[in-house]
Amino acid sequence: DEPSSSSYPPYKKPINVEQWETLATKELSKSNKTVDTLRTQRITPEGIAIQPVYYDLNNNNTSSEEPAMPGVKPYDRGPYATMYSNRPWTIRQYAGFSTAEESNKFYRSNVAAGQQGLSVAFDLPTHRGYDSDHPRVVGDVGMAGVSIDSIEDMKILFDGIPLDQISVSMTMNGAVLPTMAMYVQAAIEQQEVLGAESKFREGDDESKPSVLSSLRGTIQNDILKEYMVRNTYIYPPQQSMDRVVADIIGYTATHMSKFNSVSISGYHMQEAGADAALELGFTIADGLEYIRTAVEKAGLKVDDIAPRYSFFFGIGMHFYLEIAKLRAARRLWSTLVEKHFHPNDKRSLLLRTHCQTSGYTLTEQQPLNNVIRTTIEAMAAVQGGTQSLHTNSYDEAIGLPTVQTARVARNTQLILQEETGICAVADPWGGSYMMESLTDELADKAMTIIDEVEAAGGMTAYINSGMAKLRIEESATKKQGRIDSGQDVIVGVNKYRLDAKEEEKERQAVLQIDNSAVRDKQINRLKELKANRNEDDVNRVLAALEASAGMDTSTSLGTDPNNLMALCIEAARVRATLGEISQALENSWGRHVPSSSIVEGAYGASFNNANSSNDDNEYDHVLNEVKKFAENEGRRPRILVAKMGQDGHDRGAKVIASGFSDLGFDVDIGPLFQTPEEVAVQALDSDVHVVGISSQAAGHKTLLPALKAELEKNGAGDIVIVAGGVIPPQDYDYLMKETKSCQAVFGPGTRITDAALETLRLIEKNQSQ
Ligand code: 2CP
Repeated sequence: DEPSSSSYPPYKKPINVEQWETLATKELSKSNKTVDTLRTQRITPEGIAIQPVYYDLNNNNTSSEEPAMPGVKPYDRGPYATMYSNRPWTIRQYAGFSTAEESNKFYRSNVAAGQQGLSVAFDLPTHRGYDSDHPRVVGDVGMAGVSIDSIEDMKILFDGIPLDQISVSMTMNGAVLPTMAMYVQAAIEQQEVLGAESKFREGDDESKPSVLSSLRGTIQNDILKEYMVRNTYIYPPQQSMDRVVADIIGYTATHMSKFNSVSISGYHMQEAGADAALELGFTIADGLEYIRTAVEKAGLKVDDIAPRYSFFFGIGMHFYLEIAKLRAARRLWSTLVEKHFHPNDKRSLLLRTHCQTSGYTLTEQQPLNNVIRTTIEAMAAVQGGTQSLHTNSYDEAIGLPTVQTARVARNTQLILQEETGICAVADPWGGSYMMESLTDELADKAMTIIDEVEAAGGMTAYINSGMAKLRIEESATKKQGRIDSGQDVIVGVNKYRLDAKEEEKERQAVLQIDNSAVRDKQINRLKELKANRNEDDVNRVLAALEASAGMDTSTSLGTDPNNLMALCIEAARVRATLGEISQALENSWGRHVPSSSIVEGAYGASFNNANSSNDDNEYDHVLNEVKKFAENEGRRPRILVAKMGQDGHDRGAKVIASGFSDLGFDVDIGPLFQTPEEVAVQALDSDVHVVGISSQAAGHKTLLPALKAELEKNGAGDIVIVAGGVIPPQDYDYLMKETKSCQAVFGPGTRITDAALETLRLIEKNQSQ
């Protein structure tokens, strides 16, 4: 009885307004409002009362069929009956940088300025389970998020922020056990400091609410998409699913009933180049896999866990399609969860989601255009009915947001909530011929993808087969081809571009982080921590952790003394560091080693398909130049596309590798997470002409000079180095002139054909010297 595109979906019903009123009244019970209040709370100057929901008024209780009302299965029109007319979405800006002190200051000022929930960005060493003193993370500490080595850092991060009151989202998947544990332990110690009775060790007075049960927030804990796109995993898939993800879900279900235990994320797939159907299909399939893991493998009950599953989607520039995507997502989730897991609690069926506007659609050129893009994307997210939203800062394509750009981003949401009247009505698109049709079509396309994944044995198996990653990379490469060939327009980049001088004038200031100062500070704090703790306690807990990790039975029940989350809280309490906790688990499980592949033909095919006036001949021109080089040289130009440090954003690297390969280059693609020394060795071993470094996580000023020095040390100073990714133009001189650590920087928006040609010229120039 698998749903198929033809039999699916059975969602239209006669409208039942009384049912909606009952649901709405229940939702309003805490707010002293009634349905009548909602019907009259927004009257326009013209005297029009905006209604909380619209439907075909003539159709009440007749047999004609319409999409179900908001709050009614299958929830196309929203998970709640009243939606924003009762409670607007949460303004939740993702932020974090340098030290815990700096990030704490930033959070406090943001909350004072209207932000409603916190969302913590951790730096890459933290994600990957390394302390700041680890040799592999020299360029990464404090750069793309805040550095957390221990409970002491976590306490500073939330200093003065009452964790039993403000909801906290943490984007963490790799080192999710130690970070969650440190957050929990920080909350406990915060209570102790605040002088409240220590509320919540197991066995305490049960009549008092525990700190744990008062904690509200979301942990991303979505490891499946890490293997597809985001790459901040630590351990192999099986242990990550059956022990890490499952133990957190089990622990929170028992002890932290207000905490969302997983944030099933399509956002990163979209950022990595997935189209809307792929993002939707894979995300829902991931969600089903997480229920299966908890229910079938860990023995948890669906109604104990599914109500605290949450989602996270990316919102790009295709306005109608993105609204349809959120509507279709709710329909697919409720239908499939009901069908496969038969929950009794209606909340198990609700897809509640956070959204983030797309970083990929932002441009380095004319950055103020990004304010407009972000606003349009934010409108799509809220008209699609998101529960929580992050709006990007307009300088995101260039570097880390400044205080000013972060304010504009937050104000985008405040203006939507408080100036526009958008909140007054649920699902304004319900009943639109176009939107209903688009929702159906997208749901069908996603369903076909879900069927394919399920047929392959579910998402874990599908990811292991390599298909998931490949399909996203193929979609990304096609998209780049559409942009470079002019089929897809990006204003200010491939059309209406300013000349170089004018672009220079529009340049933005970016936030600069002194990476080595942050690292020194962290290393000192680590030393102090280690000098003042009881080593016997630390060793005992770490040994218990390693032993639990070595067990081959599930420990996911929240009451299991070997539950990994429970043990990690104890480890945080005795001041074990994040790196030590991660290492204890790694001792049992090892580290996951990814494989890399290149999509062939998709970039070139987009050029061949372009029937615009744009130069297909430009593609052929580059192809010919590469051919000529090969004839003269006796071999094709050879490039190593590499990533250094803990930066796992590999869309750019993959697209470049595929594009260069289609254009005739001999392309090697390096493994992720390399040190400069390792990249140099590979460049020498493969005898390449050029190393292309993709940097998305702000480590370029440390890592590129180190690579150059390493190549020179090995007598290979003639190898060309080019760089690309998120590198602020202010840093170009530092890289190209002051340190001479690369010969070209290809910023966002560079066409691959242009980059390939310039790279070729640089190789020729180096050879002629
Ligand atoms: C909501 N409520 C209502 C209504 N709306 N009650 C009555 N009437 C309404 N109209 C109630 C809910 O039932 C709930 O109560 C409470 O209000 C909060 O609502 P919610 O819908 O649960 O919203 P939320 O607390 O804001 O939570 C939203 C999410 C949550 C999506 C469920 O998971 C979340 O905040 N996610 C954020 C994830 C995030 O920030 N990720 C970072 C991504 P109860 O609580 O009593 O049920 S950045 C990542 C970077 C880019 C990266 O990953 O690399």
